[in-house]
Amino acid sequence: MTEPVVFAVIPAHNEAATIEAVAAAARAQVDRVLVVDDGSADDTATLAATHAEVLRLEPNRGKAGALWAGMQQAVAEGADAVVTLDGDGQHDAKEIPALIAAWREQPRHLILGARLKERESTPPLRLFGNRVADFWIGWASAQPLRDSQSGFRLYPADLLRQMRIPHGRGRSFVFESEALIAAERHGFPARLVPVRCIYPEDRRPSHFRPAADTLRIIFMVAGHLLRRGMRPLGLWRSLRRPEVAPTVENS
Ligand SMILES: Nc1nc2c(ncn2[C@@H]2O[C@H](COP(=O)(O)OP(=O)(O)O)[C@@H](O)[C@H]2O)c(=O)[nH]1
Ligand SMILES: [Mg+2]
Repeated sequence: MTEPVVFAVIPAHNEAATIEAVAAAARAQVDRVLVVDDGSADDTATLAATHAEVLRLEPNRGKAGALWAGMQQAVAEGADAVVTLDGDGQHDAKEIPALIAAWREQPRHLILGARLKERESTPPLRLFGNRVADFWIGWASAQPLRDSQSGFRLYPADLLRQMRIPHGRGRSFVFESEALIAAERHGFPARLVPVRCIYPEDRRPSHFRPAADTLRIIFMVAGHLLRRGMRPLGLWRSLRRPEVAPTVENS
């Protein structure tokens, strides 16, 4: 294949403190960077525009709606793959090449940047919630998962052209979980690439609501499992040890 066209899609809601650095770092790694400014009340759009193309949504659609809009635009403009990363600087764009390399080795996969390095910095409650989500989402998608909540991923365009998942405002933190299940159903199992986990001391509070959002995820997964007769073989397969793709050193 000739060199593939890779887009980065960065959802951002009031991320003026970090968006410029995140967009610039992503720009160094991919062909085009699309920041989806999701109804921010601050300077996110202006700051992003110095390094990226900006898709402005007004009013706010939530993370799922912002990701969806960005992915659709990227595919319409010729992306072969879309890398997603958060606008708050939690993902290290220098690790994007590892995601791209893993995809080029195994193109029919959803590449999941799993925050397995420096996990000590993750708040304990968040880590517990993540493990609960990994278990259920792994079961429903019949594969071993780690860090299923990570927003640092690579979606092949062939998958994005087929995948249809709800992306309304209430789906903010369900969408990415459901994407893993939908992708597997379309023949794109997850491939894990270990990445760093950045939780800066002075970070702003997360938009994730541990109880409400974890419950929403469990309801979504239960729906998928019930529709598929509980998928007992899926549970069995999800309990294997996951294969992990190589990373790039990035100190
Ligand atoms: N577009 C959009 N992005 C959001 C919204 N809420 C969160 N985000 C983005 O989603 C990403 C992750 O949100 P965050 O609150 O940091 O969640 P956490 O990292 O999982 O704790 C960040 O890039 C946010 O800017 C929203 O309502 N709209
Ligand atoms: Mg965050």
